[in-house]
Amino acid sequence: MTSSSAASSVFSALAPYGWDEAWADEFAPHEPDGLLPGRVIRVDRGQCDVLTAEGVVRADTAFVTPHDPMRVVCTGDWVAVEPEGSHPRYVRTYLPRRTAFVRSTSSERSEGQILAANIDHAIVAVSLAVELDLGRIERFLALAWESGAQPVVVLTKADLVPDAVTLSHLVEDVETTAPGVPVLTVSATLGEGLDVLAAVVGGGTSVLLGQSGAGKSTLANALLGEDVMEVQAARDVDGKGRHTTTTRNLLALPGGGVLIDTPGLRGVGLWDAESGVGQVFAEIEALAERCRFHDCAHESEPGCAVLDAIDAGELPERRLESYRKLLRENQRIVAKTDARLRAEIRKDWKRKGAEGRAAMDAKRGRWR
Ligand SMILES: Nc1nc2c(ncn2[C@@H]2O[C@H](COP(=O)(O)OP(=O)(O)OP(=O)(O)O)[C@@H](O)[C@H]2O)c(=O)[nH]1
Ligand SMILES: [Mg+2]
Ligand SMILES: [Zn+2]
Repeated sequence: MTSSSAASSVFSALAPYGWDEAWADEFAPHEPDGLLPGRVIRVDRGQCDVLTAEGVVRADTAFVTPHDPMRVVCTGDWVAVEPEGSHPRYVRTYLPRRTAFVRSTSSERSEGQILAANIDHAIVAVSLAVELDLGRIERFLALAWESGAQPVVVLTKADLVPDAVTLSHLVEDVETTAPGVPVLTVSATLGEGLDVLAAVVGGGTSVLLGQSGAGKSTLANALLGEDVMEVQAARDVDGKGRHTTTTRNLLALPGGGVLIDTPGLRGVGLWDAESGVGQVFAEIEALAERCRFHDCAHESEPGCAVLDAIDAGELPERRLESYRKLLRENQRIVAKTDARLRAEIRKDWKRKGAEGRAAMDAKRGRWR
C-alpha cells in the first residue's frame, strides 16, 4: 500500500471515532517509527483496547503509566500503538488532550483522576425518579465546565414524573442552577426527547456522567439503536443499586458522533476547578461586578449587589451558599496539590481545547 492510500484508509477507519486533520498532524511525528494511531475505547488494569485502522488492538499501557494518575491513558485518548508483531503491543504515547474531565478521587485526598479525554460534550445525567440534588448538579457542572467541553444536563426517566406541571417546575429549578447549560428532558421508556439528545451527541465526542442508576447506559443503548451496554435490573429506581457499568466504554454512534458511557459516580470531588465553579455561578459573578467593593465577600458589606439580589428574591440564597462551599472545597484541594504539576497537566488541553472548539465552531455553527 502506498503511504497516501494508507493514510486515507486510516482516515476512513478512524473518522467515525473522531479522527481529523489536526489529530493526523499531531500523530505525524510518530509515523516514521511504524506506530499506529488509534483511540482508546476502554481501559482496564494495565491494558486497553485501542480502535485502529487494523481493528481493535489489545495493548499494554506500561510505557505510559507513570506514578502520576493524571498521566494514565484513559478512554477517549488518541494514542500511538506498536505495530503488529510486537509482543506485547505497547501504547507508546498519547497525543496531547484537547479536553479532559477530571475529578478528585475523594474530597480528603488531592489526587486527580481523568474520567474521559477529548470530549466535546459533558452530559450530566440526572434521574427524575429521585429527589433533585441541585448541589450535586452544580458540582458535576463545575467539573464539566473545567473540562473544556460544553456541559449538558439530561433529566432522565421523565415518564416517572406524575404530571406536566411538576415536570416543568423541576426543569425550571435545574435551569436556574445551570446558566449557559442546555437542559434536556428524556424518557428512554417512552422514547421521548431522544431526538434532541441525538442531535447534541451527533457532533464530536460526548461523555455520559452521573450517579449509578441515572439511566446512562439506557440512553447509550437508545442512541445506538441496539443493546450494547448492560443496564441495571428493573425496579431499581432509587439510584442506590449496584454499579452496572464497570468500565468506561467508547462507542461510535450510527448517526455520527462518539459516546463514552461511564460507571456511575457516587460523588465527585472538585479538582482545580475554580474557573468551572465561576461558570456554574455565572449570575453571582456578574452581580459581584456591581458590588461597591472589589473584594466584597457578600456577607454584610454595604452596597453588595449579591445580597441585594437575594433580598429582592432574584437570587436563591442556596446558590450563594453552594458557590461558597464549592470555592472553599476547591481551595482546599488546590492547596494540597502541586501547582507546577497542575499547570503542566492543564497546559495542553487548555490550548488544544480552544483551538479544537474554534475549528468546530467554524465547521458547523455551534449552538453554544
Ligand atoms: N421508568 C424509566 N426507567 C428508566 C429509564 N431509563 C432508565 N431506566 C431504568 O433505570 C435503571 C438504571 O438504568 P441504567 O441505564 O443501568 O443506569 P446507569 O446510569 O447506566 O447505571 P450505572 O451503570 O450503574 O452507572 C434501569 O432499571 C433502567 O431500566 C426511563 O426513561 N424511564
Ligand atoms: Mg451504566
Ligand atoms: Zn457583594
